[in-house]
Amino acid sequence: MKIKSGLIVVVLTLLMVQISCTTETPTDLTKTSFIPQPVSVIATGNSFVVKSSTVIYVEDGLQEYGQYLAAELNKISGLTIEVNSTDKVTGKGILLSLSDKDPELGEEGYQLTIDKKHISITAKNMAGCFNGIQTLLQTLPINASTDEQLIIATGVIRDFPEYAYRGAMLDVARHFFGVEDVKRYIDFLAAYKMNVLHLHLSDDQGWRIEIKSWPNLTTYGGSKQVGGGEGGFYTQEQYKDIVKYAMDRNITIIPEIDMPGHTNAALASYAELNCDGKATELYTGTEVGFSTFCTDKEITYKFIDDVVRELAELTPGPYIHIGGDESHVTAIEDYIPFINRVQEIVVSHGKKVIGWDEIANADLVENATVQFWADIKNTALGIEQDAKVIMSPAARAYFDMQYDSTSVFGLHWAGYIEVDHGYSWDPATLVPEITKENILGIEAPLWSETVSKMDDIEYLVFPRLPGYAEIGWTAPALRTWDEYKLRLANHGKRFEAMDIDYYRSTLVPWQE
Ligand code: IFG
Repeated sequence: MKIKSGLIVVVLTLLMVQISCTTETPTDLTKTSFIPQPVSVIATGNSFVVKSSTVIYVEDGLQEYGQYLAAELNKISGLTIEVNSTDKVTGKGILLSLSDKDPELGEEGYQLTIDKKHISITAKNMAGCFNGIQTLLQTLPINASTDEQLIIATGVIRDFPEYAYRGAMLDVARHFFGVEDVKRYIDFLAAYKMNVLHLHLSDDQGWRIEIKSWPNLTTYGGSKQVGGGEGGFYTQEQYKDIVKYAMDRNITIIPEIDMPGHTNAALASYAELNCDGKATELYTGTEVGFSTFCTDKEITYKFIDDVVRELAELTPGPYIHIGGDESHVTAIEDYIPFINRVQEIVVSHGKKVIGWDEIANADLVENATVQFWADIKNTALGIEQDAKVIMSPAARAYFDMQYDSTSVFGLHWAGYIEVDHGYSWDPATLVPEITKENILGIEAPLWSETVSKMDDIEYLVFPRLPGYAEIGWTAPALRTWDEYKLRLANHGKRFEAMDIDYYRSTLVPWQE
């Protein structure tokens, strides 16, 4: 009897080892739930084990990204992986290098090759290297217990994006969000290969960026927010800190000064900007379309020139966004020359113009870009003037639209956007008048009338953000809702590991 029971124990133990090995040692790279879906993923059936002894080798110029990767791997695992500033790979490790010998990868593509002893990320540019790092990180759990081995299935991923502009917007004017919140929002974008953060820095309820030549804009115009609470603003040093944090994660900051409408905070700060020479009251409601700069006073253009000059000096990215939306109390015959002059001011400070689709009623300067949010006729006018289009259709891409009538935050003037409705559309075919060659990319705006803290933002932004990132990155032929939702379901635990208070849509089979 004794021998028999001993035999049973041995068999059971072997079985347990076998089960634990097969469940924990990933060997099929195609089973990883990547978002955005890469162009191609080939599995080669083995595993690479990440250990403290794993070295990150970097080609000259990629040290920062090497440090970023090491920090992310160490954060996940508690390991102490080091960066060796050489591309001479002398042992088991990860190599980051640049090469222009693979033109198919383009400006932001990469090849990620994983075998038993070596991982390599090769790209034409820093952007591609960063995107390859994000894909590599998605092969790993977002946090592993220290004794859990980090094992990556081997294979080859070749990948590059559909659109060059893949962004999100954060409205910090209706409600103000501090530097740490903006950095967390940037982390969300970086994890999903988005490369633009559009900051809506001014509106009726608040002016949020320090302008040294017009200090009242922030000291007074930035003092409140929707609901009447204390507002806030970024000093120029804080704005530069945000810009650098974004740049280190391959994200370009696009600052927006909305005008001639959505300007009450400035009009309350400086009486001379008003046609009647009287400063308005600060406004803490959520109405739109009631304010306008005085378009026929020269001081208005001196003001705008000072603002754009200071903002351009603080912004390394190529764009300044001039807003232009909902100028309901600016006569069209005043609006057009105003927008024409403001465009010239932006160009004179070395930047390119972006504006909401209404600006297409003016005479667009070369390289102006029109952000389609609601009006197809406006956008078609922009295309007639050879402008490129950023697709931000409110009915599909506005984060502040409720998921359904039970959503605790958000609005629904453009309709409800459940997770599948926010995902199941193709920018190149959504509007017949707007075709692929007109489109620079996609941007999902978050307007903050109904959200005042990061937890609220997270409820509206997740789980829809990964879907917008995939629309911007992955070709329509490679993505369908029924397949995507299974990958998204596997990202729920990543959201939880990042303490993201996401909306648990019942349309997604979340994996525990
Ligand atoms: N439209 C306004 C925003 C904001 C939004 C809320 C644009 C371009 C409605 N303009 O969207 O200021 O109020 O969903």
